[in-house]
Amino acid sequence: MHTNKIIVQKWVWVLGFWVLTVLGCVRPTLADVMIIVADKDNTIYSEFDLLSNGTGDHVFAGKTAGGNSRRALVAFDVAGAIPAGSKIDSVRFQLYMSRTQAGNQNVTLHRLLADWGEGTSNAGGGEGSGAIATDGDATWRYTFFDAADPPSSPEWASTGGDFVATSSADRSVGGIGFYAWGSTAQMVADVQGWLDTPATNYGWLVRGNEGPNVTAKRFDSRQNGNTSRRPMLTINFTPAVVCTKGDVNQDTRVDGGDIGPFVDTLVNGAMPGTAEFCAADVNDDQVLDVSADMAAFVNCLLAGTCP
Ligand SMILES: [Ca+2]
Ligand SMILES: [Ca+2]
Ligand SMILES: [Ca+2]
Repeated sequence: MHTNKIIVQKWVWVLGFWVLTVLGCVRPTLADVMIIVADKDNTIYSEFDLLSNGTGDHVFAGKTAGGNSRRALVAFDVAGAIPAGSKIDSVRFQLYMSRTQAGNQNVTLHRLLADWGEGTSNAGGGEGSGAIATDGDATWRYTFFDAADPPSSPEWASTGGDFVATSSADRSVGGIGFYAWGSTAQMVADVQGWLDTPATNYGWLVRGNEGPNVTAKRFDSRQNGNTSRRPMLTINFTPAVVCTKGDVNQDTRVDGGDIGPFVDTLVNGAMPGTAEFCAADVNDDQVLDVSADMAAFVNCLLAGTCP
């Protein structure tokens, strides 16, 4: 034990020499990006409680020539794609608008407050008229249609869907082509919430202009044959940092093998929020400094672990 202490003290002198004579620099952060396709999508139709379009090629938002509204429901499996504990930095939601009779119309995203389903209903033709709901489909009245016993189907608290009235994002949609929403602070908050509490992830309701008639926009769904036109969410995020203090080489032990990497990290610097910064910031004060962290590191070496 006494011999070990002498060896460590010699190393301290060497570490101090190197750290004090070389200036540090900053490394890039570990932000990441993920692009995911909708996990489910559907359309609800205002004129009839039993209309849906679970597996159709399209979803709709806005009002028809006949004065009936359509609202699209779109959800993404965020927690299945992004590591738990990550920080969402920005998000971008993309749809492809493939048919309309209307000019520019405002289309808004609203966070849904209740779960809903995508059954096997599949509308014919241009799909604007919908199809009779099948088991598990969302409709204007029902969240999950029960084909065996329709009156017992669970319902929205409010017909037309339960959603936050204030939009998370909005943009004008004109002619045929790709359209993207975000990033906005509210979209980031929505997706962060879905990651942190997956049970509350019901996605967004896509709402068109429900004022005058003939505002409807048809967007391509996740079942569309053209995969590039399916609803997509681009998520920029920073993974959570996992580290053991002092274990700078991340081999699950705090020992002599960490001395070189510890010196390297102090000398070269590391970006806050990275595992190496976390491990080398032994005294956990969010600063890499020669004196305090080295003293703490030496104590860890002597003990074989950090407190
Ligand atoms: Ca669908
Ligand atoms: Ca180690
Ligand atoms: Ca520190």
